[in-house]
Amino acid sequence: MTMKSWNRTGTRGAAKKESGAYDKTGEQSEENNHKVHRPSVRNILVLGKTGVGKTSLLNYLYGFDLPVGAGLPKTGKGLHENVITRNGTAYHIFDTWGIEADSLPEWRKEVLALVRKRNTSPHISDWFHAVYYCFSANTARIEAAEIDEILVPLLQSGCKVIVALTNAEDGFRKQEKIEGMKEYLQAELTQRLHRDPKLEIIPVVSIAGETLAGDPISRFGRSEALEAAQYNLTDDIEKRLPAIYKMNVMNKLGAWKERSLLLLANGKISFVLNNNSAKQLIDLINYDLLNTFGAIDADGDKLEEEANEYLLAAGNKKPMDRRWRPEFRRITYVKGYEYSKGLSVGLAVDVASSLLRSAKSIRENLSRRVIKTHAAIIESMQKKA
Ligand SMILES: Nc1nc2c(ncn2[C@@H]2O[C@H](COP(=O)(O)OP(=O)(O)OP(=O)(O)O)[C@@H](O)[C@H]2O)c(=O)[nH]1
Ligand SMILES: [Mg+2]
Repeated sequence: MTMKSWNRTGTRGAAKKESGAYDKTGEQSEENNHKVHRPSVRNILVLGKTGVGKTSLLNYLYGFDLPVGAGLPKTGKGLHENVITRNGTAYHIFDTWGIEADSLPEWRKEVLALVRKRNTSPHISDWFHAVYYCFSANTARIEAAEIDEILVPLLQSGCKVIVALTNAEDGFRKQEKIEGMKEYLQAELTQRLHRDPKLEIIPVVSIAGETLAGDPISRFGRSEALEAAQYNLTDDIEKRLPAIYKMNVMNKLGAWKERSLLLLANGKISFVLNNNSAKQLIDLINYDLLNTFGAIDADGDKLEEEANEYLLAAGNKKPMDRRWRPEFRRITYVKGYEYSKGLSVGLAVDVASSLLRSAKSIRENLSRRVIKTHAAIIESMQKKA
């Protein structure tokens, strides 16, 4: 087998069969798993050709009751967003249907745009928290278009995809088919991506039933799929959060710089004792900088809180390591002019020197200091990263 060993523990390999561990709706286990921390939003995307068992998979994994099978009233082909609220969590389900292999190129744009838009949001609640691609182990058909148009571009965009091999119940040469599909996918994707695709491929049976001989068929693959989704999300959080934080630092400090330069260009500078007016301007600028750091910290806290909500939802994950935030130098003081401490002599010197200094030179000088301070903070962050 060419399966990689990139993740987690020893849960990979043959999926465990479950026997009544979940009630029909899966609600029971939801209840047990999500006692304390429950994110209020979960976005789930499920892809795959028509009839492979996408909706059945969603019902099985998340305990929904979405209508499955052929002959259902359908409103139109496409990517449908359904919101289902369960145990306090709003599941935004993007279930696709009616997709045939030949319509995949046309799908590519819509799916990729949606995934990119959501997965680059600074809010974790906008991301896709699980993306599944289904292939049926009955037909064992994997079309080149599915790999080229959807899987490869998704993986290239940094989206983690869980491949579900549906209809994985015992059957004619089923195990052989499943192993063949796994190997084929792993090899094709490795070749196209020029790297290990780092992809979970999980055999699933979403519908309980019985064989022709009357033997019961149990559902399986649920815990593997949910665990893979949680693992992927944890990884996304760890990788994306520092970048989001950094972007916010850059934006906030950039805005501070702009405000400061505007103030220095237009702020009042008196003719006599102009170092006092300069001091007033620089005090405002420093105060603004301190507030900017405060806002950066508050945003970092919010992001961390949101991350922990998702990380702890599984019940067995540690909260974010407190060192996740990229550090930077907290220069909280843009220097103004020096002030003389003496009384009469000092004042005389101030008056004399201020007469020599033009307002224009003060504006220019202080603007340079603001730009330098800004650059020093940004540089300190880049160096540490
Ligand atoms: N035996 C078995 N049947 C399954 C399994 N998953 C789905 N089915 C059956 O396959 C048929 C299609 O399942 P759906 O979940 O509607 O498939 P879909 O991919 O959502 O189909 P579209 O919405 O039309 O694209 C239904 O009759 C299901 O009962 C499975 O794991 N094992
Ligand atoms: Mg469906």
